[in-house]
Amino acid sequence: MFDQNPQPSSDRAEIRSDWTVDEVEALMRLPLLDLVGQASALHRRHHDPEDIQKASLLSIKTGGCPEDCAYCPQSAHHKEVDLDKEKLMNPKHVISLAKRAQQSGAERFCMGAAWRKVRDGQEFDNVLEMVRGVNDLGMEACVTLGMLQPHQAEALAEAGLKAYNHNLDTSPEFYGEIIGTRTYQDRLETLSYCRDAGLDLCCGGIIGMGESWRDRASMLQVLANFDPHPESVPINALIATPGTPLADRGKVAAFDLLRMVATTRILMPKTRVRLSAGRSDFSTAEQALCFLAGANSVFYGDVLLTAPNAGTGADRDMFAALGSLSDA
Ligand code: SAM
Ligand code: DTB
Ligand code: SF4
Repeated sequence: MFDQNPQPSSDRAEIRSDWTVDEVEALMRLPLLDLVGQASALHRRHHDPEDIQKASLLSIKTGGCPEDCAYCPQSAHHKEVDLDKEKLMNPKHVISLAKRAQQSGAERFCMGAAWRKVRDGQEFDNVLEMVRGVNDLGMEACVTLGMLQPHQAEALAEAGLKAYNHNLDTSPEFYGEIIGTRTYQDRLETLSYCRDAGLDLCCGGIIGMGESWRDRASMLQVLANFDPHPESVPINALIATPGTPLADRGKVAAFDLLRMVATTRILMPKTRVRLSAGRSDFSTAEQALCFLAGANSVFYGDVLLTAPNAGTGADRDMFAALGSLSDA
């Protein structure tokens, strides 16, 4: 049985914010089953292993983004991508879609905008209305809108936002290979404004962009040295999209994803580790190994922002198969 009230003393030993990259890399390179076993034991001490959160995603403003993120189909720099741009959606429509997601089992609703940064005015006011509406449904509201200023983080918190998603994406060392239009420091600043406003942080990254294991360890070291840790860490497997500079990258190996999930769990025992983009490329058995290693959230729904996701039907079957055996 998982420990609902872990002793503060054992917590202190297990929850650290002073990892070195060497330590993280050594952990990540352990024999896989040893790594997964350690992660699984720690997961069970801090979480109910049955509790896998379903988060639904919606792109509230699609495409035409001025940033040049090499992986992203929504960047205006990648002109060959086949994507229809959409203006910011109407708040009432967004709230009705959140309600529908809730009815199909989602507990959290994440709204993403292809913006470099938030500008004050009608559009931001509309996002605040969406946040209030989602919150009123009793769902956890999360948004990802690009860079924020402190007063905007405060306005989001005031509207009832639970978490702000702002990914580091990769290591500080590899970052320049992927994004040229903003810096790692810009990302860290927005994250600190969110923390100061009392928001939870949803902050993770992507694997499969050509980074090394050292880069993966380095990104996790940055995340694990936040104090407190981010409340949720999405692990995305690159969706290599035609028309982006990363279109020809091969599929992420399931055991690489597993290593990443298990290491994330050990570094951040209390965090929700979310199996994010690319999940539909992995079988139920491969995903089940990730849940065993400590993943405890998924993006749920037929689409992510612009790319297809594992469908709700397939997910219902998966969760049924992973549940208790019925008498039937
Ligand atoms: N524009 C905002 C920003 O970049 O913070 C929010 C939206 S952006 C699409 C959110 C995150 O989605 C990115 O940080 C990245 O981690 C992830 N993402 C985007 N495209 C992806 C892809 N093709 N494969 C995997 N993850 C992707
Ligand atoms: C995150 O880490 N992954 C999500 C969410 N946060 C916003 C986005 C994945 C996007 C995948 C590509 C697409 O759908 O366009
Ligand atoms: Fe895509 Fe966000 Fe980068 Fe814009 S800032 S290109 S939406 S990942």
